[in-house]
Amino acid sequence: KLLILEETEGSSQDDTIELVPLSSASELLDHSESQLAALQRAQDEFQQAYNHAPQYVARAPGRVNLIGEHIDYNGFGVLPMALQQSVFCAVSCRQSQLATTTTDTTAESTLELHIQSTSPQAPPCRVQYNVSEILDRLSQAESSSNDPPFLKTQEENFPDWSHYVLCAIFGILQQLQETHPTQLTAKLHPQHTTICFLIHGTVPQGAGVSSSSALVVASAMATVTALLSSNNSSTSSAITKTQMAALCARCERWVGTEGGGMDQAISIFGRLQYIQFQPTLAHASVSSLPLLWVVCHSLQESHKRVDAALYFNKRVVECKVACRWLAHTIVKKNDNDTYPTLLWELVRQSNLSFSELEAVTKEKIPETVTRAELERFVLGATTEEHNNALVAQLASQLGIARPAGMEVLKVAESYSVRDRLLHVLSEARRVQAFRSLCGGPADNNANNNKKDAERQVGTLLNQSHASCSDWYQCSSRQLDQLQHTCQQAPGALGSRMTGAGWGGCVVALVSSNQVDEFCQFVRTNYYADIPDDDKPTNESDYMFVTQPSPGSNVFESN
Ligand code: NG1
Ligand code: MG
Repeated sequence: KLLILEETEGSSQDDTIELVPLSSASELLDHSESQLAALQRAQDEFQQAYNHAPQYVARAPGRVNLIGEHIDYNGFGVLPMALQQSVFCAVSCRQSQLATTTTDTTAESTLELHIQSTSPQAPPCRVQYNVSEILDRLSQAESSSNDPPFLKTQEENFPDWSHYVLCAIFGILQQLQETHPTQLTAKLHPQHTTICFLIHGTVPQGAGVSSSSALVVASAMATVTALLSSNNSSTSSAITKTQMAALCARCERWVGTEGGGMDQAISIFGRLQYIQFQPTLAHASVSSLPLLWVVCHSLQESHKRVDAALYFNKRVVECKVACRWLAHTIVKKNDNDTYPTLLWELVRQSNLSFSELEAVTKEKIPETVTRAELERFVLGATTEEHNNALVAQLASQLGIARPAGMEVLKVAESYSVRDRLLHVLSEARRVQAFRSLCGGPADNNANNNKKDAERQVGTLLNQSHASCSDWYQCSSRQLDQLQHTCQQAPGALGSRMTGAGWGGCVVALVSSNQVDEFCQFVRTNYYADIPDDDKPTNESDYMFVTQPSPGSNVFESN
């Protein structure tokens, strides 16, 4: 059965974004030397790059998803944990009066953005906009269905990595235009505004631990603070964490992957949470088992974003197609009714349990559906021409609103539906089982035998991996091998790939008194075979025990 949170846990106070003095950084970062060094480095490199000190440094943690893979974009709850490893974004916002003295100065206002990173693979980016023009374009871009103009028109000017920063900046501008128009106008008109960003991160990239969303969240936090700050008012109440999580999820899609919002939400809320997306975004802390979580990178970079139409976004669309087939199978529909296009909604309406729906799927849903079958099924006819108008019609019927999804409909010859559905339904069921075993509000069974619960959680993890690998086909040879190694290791209760997959990390649940033996086993049985040149120098960059960490915040320079 679907589990629905009664309401967002925590008071509204918890929903405000923290602006904390740098002097409390040590405490906030759990006294982690590496994170404190990274915070310092962001400030130092900012000073070097721009010749003045930053006003603020925003921090956003990466995450490891414990269970609930590829189900957030289908509307189902997930269970991620915020990591200590974070992206730091140092920022300054400075104004100079425009030279002109005409009465209509607003049209002349300009916004200049400087974006730099400490990573040698990330070339700097510098761009200037006419404020009225860009705000106009952003308010016209229908918030969810259009990609913002800046990525399309000047794509060649922007290095790939900077899209994550730019999408956050534009997401914030769009939001403030709606919620804080007076402050925004006061800030940006009539003058020349320069915002400088310096990014420094410790989250491993392409590892499925969400360095991308940490970058988006840190940039968004930095931008909103820089734009709304003034000497006499605190920014903390300007925009809530919940608004911020939704905003960051939405604007990261502009970069091209149709993700569900788990990464941005956990980076903002922090620690270990059950995150619910439907009917509204909400979160509830989960008390973990007295065990440790070890993250091991396969050292194969995930290629989910390269060729997204064949990997990540293909899966998103397959779920939409599968939803349509399942709906057709179980929903009695009147002529004017439409089918639900979100699996969560379909499951809710069906009044069936996940297990019952899995049984229906096994029995009645075809393994694959061809392009022609999909057209016939959804539109009632197939056409010779697979043109844009047809794709748009198909997309609207399936609830696919954005260009990245339409791209899949244009190129795909067939869709795997039954197996994708079996993964999503069983994974959503496993999340609820996991949650009650951890003693969430669903089932506070204090008498539960601890050892037994631990074993059951381990089994859920292994099953989740098998489901990702076999049904969702988002694992890889290296990931399967690493997961297998982790499963054999002493102290291991269970393990699974984490994040979108096709490379990246495995997360393992390990008895706390056997972590050293566990790591030694993985070292000799997985990492020893990988040449030193292909490994980061520090082992802690690819194999580490997680520290559930606080969510994103903004440090204020003294
Ligand atoms: P990663 O692999 O961290 O980028 C992606 C999506 C999540 C979720 C997972 C799969 C984004 C930003 N993130 O995570 O929303 O769908 O895959 O569970 O698209
Ligand atoms: Mg990502």
